[in-house]
Amino acid sequence: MSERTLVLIKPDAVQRLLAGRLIARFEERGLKIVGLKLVQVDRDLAERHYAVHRDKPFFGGLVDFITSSPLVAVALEGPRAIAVVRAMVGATRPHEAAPGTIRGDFGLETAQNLVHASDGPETADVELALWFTLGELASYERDIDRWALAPAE
Ligand code: FUP
Repeated sequence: MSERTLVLIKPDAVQRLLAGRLIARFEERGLKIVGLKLVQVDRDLAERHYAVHRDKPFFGGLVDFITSSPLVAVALEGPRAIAVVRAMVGATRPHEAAPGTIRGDFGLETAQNLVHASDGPETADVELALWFTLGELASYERDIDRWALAPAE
């Protein structure tokens, strides 16, 4: 079952010159890039993206961080893409994230955990609509999919 999900390569990852490497991980896994852009996020978008955390003590710091420098927003598509990407990203707190995950390989601090990934189908739909217009999302075939993906999927 093909799904779409949102990944944000957050300001810490962009500043650490990791954006290309992190996007490459998703590509190498077989996921298809269907949207991609660098964004200097304003506070309104940041607050809407993190609305679920509005009452948390770390909310202000989170908004400050995500607006502090550009991020790269990526829309990815593939079979079970939402769960696959969450597994690749790893635990929220990088010191608890398994080696082999992005946070487990590159992170130490929860406030600078490199990537955001949608955590379920409803969140993915809402977040993709928040970060991308319909015209910024592409639908296309890749010739490699007959090698990377099973015909039934
Ligand atoms: P995740 O889905 O793994 O990105 O994690 P959450 O949605 O729970 O948290 C969103 C962001 O809030 C994290 F990426 C970092 C920040 N955060 C903190 O700074 N402190 C916390 O205790 C929890 C989250």
